[in-house]
Amino acid sequence: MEIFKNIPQIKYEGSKSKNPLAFKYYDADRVIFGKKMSEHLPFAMAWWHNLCAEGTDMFGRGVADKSFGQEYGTMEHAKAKVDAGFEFMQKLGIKYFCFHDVDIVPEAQDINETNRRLDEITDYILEKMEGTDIKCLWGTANMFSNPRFVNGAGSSNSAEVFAFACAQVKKALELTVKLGGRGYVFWGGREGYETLLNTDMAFEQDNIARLMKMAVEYGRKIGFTGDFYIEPKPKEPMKHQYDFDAATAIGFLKAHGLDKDFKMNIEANHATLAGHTFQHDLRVSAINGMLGSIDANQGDMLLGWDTDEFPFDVYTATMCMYEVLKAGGLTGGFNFDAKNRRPSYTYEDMFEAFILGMDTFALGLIKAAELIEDGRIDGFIEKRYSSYTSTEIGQKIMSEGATLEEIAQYACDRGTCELPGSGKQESLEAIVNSILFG
Ligand code: XUL
Ligand code: CO
Repeated sequence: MEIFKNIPQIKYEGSKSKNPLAFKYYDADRVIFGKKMSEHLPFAMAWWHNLCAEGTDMFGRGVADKSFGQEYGTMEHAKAKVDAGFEFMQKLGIKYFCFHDVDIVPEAQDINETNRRLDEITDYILEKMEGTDIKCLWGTANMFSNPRFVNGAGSSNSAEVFAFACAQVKKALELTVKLGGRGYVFWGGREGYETLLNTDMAFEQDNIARLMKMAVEYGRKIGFTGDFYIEPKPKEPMKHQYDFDAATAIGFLKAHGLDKDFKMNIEANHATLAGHTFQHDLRVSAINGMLGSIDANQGDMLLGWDTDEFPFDVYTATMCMYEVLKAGGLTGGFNFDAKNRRPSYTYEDMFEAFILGMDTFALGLIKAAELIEDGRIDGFIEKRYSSYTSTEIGQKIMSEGATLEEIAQYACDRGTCELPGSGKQESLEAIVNSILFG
């Protein structure tokens, strides 16, 4: 039975199209740098925002009807969400989805009953996947909503809570493998603290690593060959979260010997909450060989929280795709961890939001490829550091066994130092504008 009755198959119509239910830039088969747009941009639907969230906020209840004709909290409703999700993805040509365990079934009192429901619903999802090219991008366990996680999951003060976290991770890993997921995410929802007056930080961080190590061992044992991801976020819900940003998470993984199995899942709005640009956290991940996947959304610079808006900012999307192209692509994908604004509560709005997000990234991809092809930015950066290869002192600094004394001697022999050359920021920004709008 069709759920989104007035929504047609969404097609590419080109940038001049005025049809709100058509792509203006996302042309799945268009080839850029030898690869189809659809391969550069493995888009994913986030089960939670798209099929569950009704626009609830701190001051008001839901306004969007996500019952899909069934009673909330029932397995019939869970199945109706699967039907809605698959129709939605097929109408948009989206090939991946991401889920938390509790997005796909109503959670029961007893974890054994929840697990039984998870088996049932994933059998149903598998059935729906058959004959389509839709797959799971990544799975995860929601270890932040249930009251038992009030003090965190891996970082909880309670060994009993830690055990329940293990049970959820084990099951979510099994489901991810069952659905052919490319990755498995740890977003440390409440892995952090409110006050150090009650917190043993070293113990908590070691325990998070303990949980992750057990997850890696179990995952590999049951045939999970994909990447594990940490999704950094500096705050919210906790005042201070341990996976503050990419640099912090990578340091943590290296300190605990987890860096071979893990990469980063970088979310734009989390990076900006950490006081970075999205591009910054992508670059930090990429230079450490850990750029795995992306939660594609954007924040609002006037608001200090995780607004999870659909991506609209073409500058940001362009610089994101610049990083992704330079890194040779993602092993993961682009998950729209994004939600409609509360007043956009219709089915049509759900589609228009994805069209906006997909078009923004398609445009970002086109423009990033043009920036790279243009070569002026790369050329400038290369030249900017050329003193290390083209001058005698540069070569000496870079040579094996260079000593502080001999390099210092060069400076003392010179007496005074020349300025290092203009950074040319404004001129480079003008190049970006000319490529974006020229
Ligand atoms: C929360 C967030 C999560 C993760 C998955 O800010 O981004 O939805 O992506 O748990
Ligand atoms: Co996210």
